Amino acid sequence: MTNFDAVVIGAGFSGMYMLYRLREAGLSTRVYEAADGVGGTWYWNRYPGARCDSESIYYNYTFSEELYREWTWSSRYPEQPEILKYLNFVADKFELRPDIQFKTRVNAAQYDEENKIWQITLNDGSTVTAKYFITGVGCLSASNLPKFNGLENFKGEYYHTGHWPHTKVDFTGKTVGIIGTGSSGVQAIPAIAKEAAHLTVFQRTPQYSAPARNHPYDPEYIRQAKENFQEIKRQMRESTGGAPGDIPTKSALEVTPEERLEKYEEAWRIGGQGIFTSYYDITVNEEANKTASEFIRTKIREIVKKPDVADKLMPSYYYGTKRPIIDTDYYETYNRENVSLVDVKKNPIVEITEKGLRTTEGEYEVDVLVFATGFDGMTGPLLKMDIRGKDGVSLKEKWNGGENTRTYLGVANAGFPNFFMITGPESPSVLSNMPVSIEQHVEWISDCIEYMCENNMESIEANVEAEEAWSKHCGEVANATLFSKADSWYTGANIPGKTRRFLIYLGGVGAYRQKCAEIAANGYEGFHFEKAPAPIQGSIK
Ligand code: N01
Repeated sequence: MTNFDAVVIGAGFSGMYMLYRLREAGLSTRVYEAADGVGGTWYWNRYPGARCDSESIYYNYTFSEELYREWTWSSRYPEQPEILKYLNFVADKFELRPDIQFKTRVNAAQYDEENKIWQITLNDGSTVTAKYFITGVGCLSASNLPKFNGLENFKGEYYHTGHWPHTKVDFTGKTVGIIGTGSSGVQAIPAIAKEAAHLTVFQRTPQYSAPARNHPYDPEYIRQAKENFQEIKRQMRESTGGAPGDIPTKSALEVTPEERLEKYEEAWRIGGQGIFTSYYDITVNEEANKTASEFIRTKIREIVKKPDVADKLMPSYYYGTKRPIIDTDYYETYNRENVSLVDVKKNPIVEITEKGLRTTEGEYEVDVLVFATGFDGMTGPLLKMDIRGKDGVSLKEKWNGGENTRTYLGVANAGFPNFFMITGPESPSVLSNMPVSIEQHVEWISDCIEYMCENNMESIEANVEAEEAWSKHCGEVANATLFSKADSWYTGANIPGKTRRFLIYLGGVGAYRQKCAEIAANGYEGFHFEKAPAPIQGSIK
C-alpha cells in the first residue's frame, strides 16, 4: 500500500497551494483530483458568461511576488477561460502536476486510531495511507440538481451550470429554458439570450444585481499594482472581505437621503460590489438595508421596459443576504424580444416533460434545459465522501443533517485527528475573496504540520469545548446580522431536509487571521497533541 505524509483532495486554488507548501516543507504529498486538469471551480463552471465577481488583481495568489509579476490579467472581471489559464500557468510554473493524480476521486477516508494514520479509498477501489488528510474541495463543488419529476423523460439536452461540458454547447436556433437566477443564472442568461432562438427564464426568487462594468485593464494600472504588490498583499490580508478598500464607517441612516443617493449612484456608475460595501449597516439593520434594496428596485424599473416584466423581477428579500450579484446586461436582457420570464414561485414547476417542463400554469416546450440551480454549499462537498474519524464515527453522523455542524475555526474537527479542511464550514470562506482565505488556511495548516514535525507530535485534534465555543461565536456573529433571515445556500435552505445553519464566519478576514495566529502562537490553544513514541522518521524534514 502506498503511504504518503499527506493526501490532499482537489487541485483548485486550495489543493495546488497546499501541495506547494507541503512539498516545500519536505512532506511526500499526493493530490487526488476527479477532473482531468487543475482548476477546481474554474474547471467545472464553464457555462457561457461565467466570470469572477472579485476584481482579478486581487483574485489570485499572493504567496509569490514573482508569480504576481509574471501574470497579467486582461480585465477587471476576467472570464472563466482566463482564470483556468492562470491556474494552469501556476501548475506549470511550480511543476505541480507530477504530484497530482487526475481522474481520481476519493470515496472514503477512515482514521486508524491504533496506527494514527488515515486510510484513504479511491474510486478504483485501491487504498493509500497518509498521516495528514486535507480537503481542498471548495465550498461550492457539490452541484444541486433538484429532484424534478420526470427529468428522465426529457428528450432534449440538459446541462447544469456547475458541471458544464468542455465542448461548446451551441444554442443557435434553439429554444432554451433556464431554471435559476442566482449568480450563475444571472451570468448565463444574457449570454444564452444572444445565441438562442428563444430563452425562457424560470425564476423562483427575483434577484438584486448591480452592473459589473467590466473593462480591459489600463497597462499603467497593472504596472502600479505590480509595483505595490507588498502593500496590496498586506491590505488584502488585513481587510474585512479580502480585498483592499475602505472599510465603511458610516451608517446608511446617518447621512441625508441626497448624500446616500449620490453614493449609490456613484457605486452603480463604477460597477462592482460598491453598493454592498457602501455603509457598514447594510446587512445589519433592516432600515439601512431598505435604502439599498429600494435603490436597486428603482434601477430595475428604469431599465426594464415592460412594466409587467419589471414587476416580476422585483426582489423583496434583504439585499445582500443572498450573494450580491454583479452582472453584464442582466436586466437589459429582459427587453429582448426573444426572452420571456416565468414566475415559478407563483406557478411552481410540476414536472419535466418529454418536450420541456410543465408549471401549474401550462407546458413550455424547449430544446435545451439549463439548470442554474446552484450547489449543496459548505458541507455538501465534504459529505460526498465517507470521512470517518475516531470510533468509526463519520462526519455525516457527527454533523447530523446540519443540526450539529460544528468545527473548530472551520479548519478542524473534534474526533478527526490530523484532518484539516481548507475553507471549511465556520471560516470566512465564501464571504471573503476566496484566494486570500485559502492562502491563510494553507499557511496555517502547513505551519501547524511543521510545528508537529519539529516537536515530534504524532497527532493533533480539536478539543470538543473549543469547537463548541467557536461554533457558538460564529452563530452569534451571524445572528447579529440579517444574513440568517434569507432562504439561501448560505443557510442551507436550498437543500430539502438540510437544517438551516449559517456556516460562514462573519468576523472578517483580518480579525480571523489574527485569531488563528494567536491560537498558533499560544501552542495551538483549543487543540491537543499526542507525542510520537520515537522521533518521527521519513521524508519530513
Ligand atoms: O446558485 P444559487 P448559483 N425550482 O443557489 C433556483 C458562486 N458563484 O450557482 O433563490 C426553481 O445562488 C434558486 O431559486 P431560490 C456564488 O457564491 C459565483 O447561481 O432558491 N428554482 C436560485 O435562483 C453564488 O452565490 C460566481 O428561490 C430553483 C437558483 O436556482 C454561488 O456560486 C458565479 C429550484 C440557484 O441560485 C451559487 O450560485 C457563479 C427549484 N427547485 C456562482 N432550486 C461569480 O463569481 C433552485 N432554484 C460571479
